[in-house]
Parts: sequence; C-alpha cells; structure tokens
Amino acid sequence: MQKTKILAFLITIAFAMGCGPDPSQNSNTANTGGNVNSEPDANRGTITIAERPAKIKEMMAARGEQDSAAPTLEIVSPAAGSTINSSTVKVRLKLGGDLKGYMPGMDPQTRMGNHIHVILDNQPYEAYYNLRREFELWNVADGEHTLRVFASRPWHESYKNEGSFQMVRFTVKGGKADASKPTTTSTGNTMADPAAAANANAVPAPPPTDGPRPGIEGKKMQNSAAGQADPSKPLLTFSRPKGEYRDADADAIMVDFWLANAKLVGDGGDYRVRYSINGGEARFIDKWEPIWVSGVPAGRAFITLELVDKNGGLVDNGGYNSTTGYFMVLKPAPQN
Ligand SMILES: [Cu+2]
Repeated sequence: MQKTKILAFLITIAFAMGCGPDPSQNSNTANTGGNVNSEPDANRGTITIAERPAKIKEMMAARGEQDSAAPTLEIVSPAAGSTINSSTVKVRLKLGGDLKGYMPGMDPQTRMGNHIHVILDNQPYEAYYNLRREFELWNVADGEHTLRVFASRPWHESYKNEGSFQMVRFTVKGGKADASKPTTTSTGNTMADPAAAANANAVPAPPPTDGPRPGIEGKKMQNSAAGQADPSKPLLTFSRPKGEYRDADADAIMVDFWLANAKLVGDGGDYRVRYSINGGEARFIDKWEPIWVSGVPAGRAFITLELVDKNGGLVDNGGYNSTTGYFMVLKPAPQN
C-alpha cells in the first residue's frame, strides 16, 4: 500500500515536470514540453537543436550591414477592405525603412536573393523577388481573404523589425476561380516563374491575363478563405520550413516565423511557441529567432507551430496561431 502511494506520488511529480511548461527555461534549446504521443516511431527521428549553419553565417558576413537592415513594407495593393472582381489578385508592395543595401531580387546564377514572403490566408508563403512588377495570386476563390507579407533574406530567414510585416483583408467577388482545380503541387523553394512553371507541368495552359507569362511572378492559389484573424491581437505567422531540403541542407532545417503583438517569455513576454515535428514530442521556442533542427528523417515531414500562453493554452486568433507546414527531406542513403 505504502509502495503504491509512493509510486503514485512519483508519477504525479513526473507528470508535472514532463508535461507542464517550465518558465525557468528561457533558451530555445532542449526545453521539452509534454509528449503529443509518447509511442516510439522511427519516422519521427530524434530531433535535436543545431547551431546556425556555417554556410548561413558566411552569407551573413558577406552581406555586411545589410543583414542588420530594418526593411519596412507597405501593401499598396490589394488595398485594405477592397473588393476585387477577378480571381487574379495583383500584389504591389512599397519597400522602405533602413535598408542598408537590402533589395529584393533573384540572382540569375544562384537563383537566390532577398525576397518577400507573401501569404494568402494561411497557405504556405510564396516568394516575391521583383518588386518593380506586381506579384500575382492566381485562381483566388470568391470570398474574404487575408494577405500577409514580410521581408526575407536569401535563406528565407525573416526580418523581424517593426514594419517588416503587414497584413490586409480584402474580398474577391465574381472572380470565377476554378474551384475544381484548387491546388498546384507545392514546389517549395522554386518560384513559379515562367520557366519553373513550364518545368513543373503543374499549371494548365492559362488565359493570357491569368497565369504564368513572361516577366510576371505569381502563383496559382489553393482554394482558401480568410480566417477571422484580428491584426491587433497576438498573431503567429508560419514561414519555414517549406519545400525540399536536400543532402547537407537537410542536416539542419530552419524553423522561422513572424510574431505580431506578442512577446515570448525569453524576450520578457507572456507567450511561447510550441512545435512538434511529425507528430512527435512537443517542444518550445521562447525567444523570437529562428532555430535549426537536426534529425528529421528522410521523406515527407510536417511541423505544427502554435502560439501558446505560459500554461500551454493555445492563443487563438482566427485559426492562424496553430499551423501545420509540410516539407520534404531528401537525404542520400546512409553508406555503410
Ligand atoms: Cu523565402
């Protein structure tokens, strides 16, 4: 009897330690929350936190001052609250702020460069490089939508300064989007520029004013509608991981997000970001900065990112504060 009591007590302690958030843990390493599912599963791998990869540190150094720029964006179009009578929504942005040389644009050789992450509703972001031309969202369904944008570095890490993030709501009415073909295969890092679109075979031959054509960046959208996200309330915007991670790039995968109207506990605030990879152990990010995770097994993977309060309760905002993103890990077979 006594033994049973002690055991029950120990289990209670273990439960309290293992399942409750620990406010004393303010760093982003190894602070473990509860198990979403404690069953061992080979597909989940053993996730560890990696250092910022040397390759990225080198890119940061090579960029000099630009890496500490504070770019700001303004959504010129679609205007907040506007109604668009077309399934093609033209996004036009104005870049400002303390740029220190920051300028979006794709290097034709490396196919990399500074760019803007453009998010319709809560879909995965699209990359927008040439701000001199509009970015087109194709096949946008009738109804209310949310557009979110923020400035990004070539390796998809967002600029986190005030004003880098913007959000508007708009409506599409009588747009005649084709709801029967809502989705194109998400190719992740690859922009849907005309060449890529031709390669992907994913987009059927479009009419000349809606779809891929020379010089126009754009993407065919999935069928989605706006959530009731309040731009004045705590809002977590999922950004990375996305797309494909190959070989060495799969060794350390960046998890990055934008956070509005909320401070994480490690930054002196009241919130935490909870994440879980492939349905595995829930972990916490307590400082607003990217983390890199190692050990994600090869294959299709997913990550759920959630904004929670100190007690681990989901902070809801129109359904956007809990988002699951899918990505692909492509590693060479281990050589024994
Ligand atoms: Cu990006």
